Amino acid sequence: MPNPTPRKPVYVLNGPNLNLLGKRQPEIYGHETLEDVAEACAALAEDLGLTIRFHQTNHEGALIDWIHQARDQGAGIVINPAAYTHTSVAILDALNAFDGPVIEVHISNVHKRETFRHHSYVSLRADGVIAGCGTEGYRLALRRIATLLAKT
Ligand code: CA2
Repeated sequence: MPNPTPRKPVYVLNGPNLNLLGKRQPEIYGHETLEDVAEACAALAEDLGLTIRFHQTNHEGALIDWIHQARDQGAGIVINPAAYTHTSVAILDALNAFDGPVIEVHISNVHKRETFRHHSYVSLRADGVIAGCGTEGYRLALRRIATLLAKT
């Protein structure tokens, strides 16, 4: 029997300063490092029958390049754009050119924080938004992507 066509990977994209996760401000962002998050996402993805590409960058253009890559090579996108959430029309435009499901994640509850964090350009495109669930938010987002992909 031939194998079914393997599903394309889900891109899990992380914006600026998230490489410091677990190393600074644990009262806001917790004690887990981004490597811990990547491992937990990979383990859950396997359970869900998904594969992931997990990336972090401090550069807006690199996030945009990965979103463009996902147009051909990705089944869905989980994105924590970090501070670019609140500033980047360019990331919104890139996501608007992606056809699959997009879930936006914030580790902290941005709505309990400074007012400049209450607005998200990315939310204008995201199919779902998870905020304030700590790093568990990434796993919740992957579960939601799996649900949405199962409907396609
Ligand atoms: O809560 C989130 O996940 C944020 O996207 C994190 C961003 C922030 O600008 C957003 O408003 C909300 C900041 C990421 C910086 O991450 C750090 C982690 C540990 C230590 C320092 C920064």
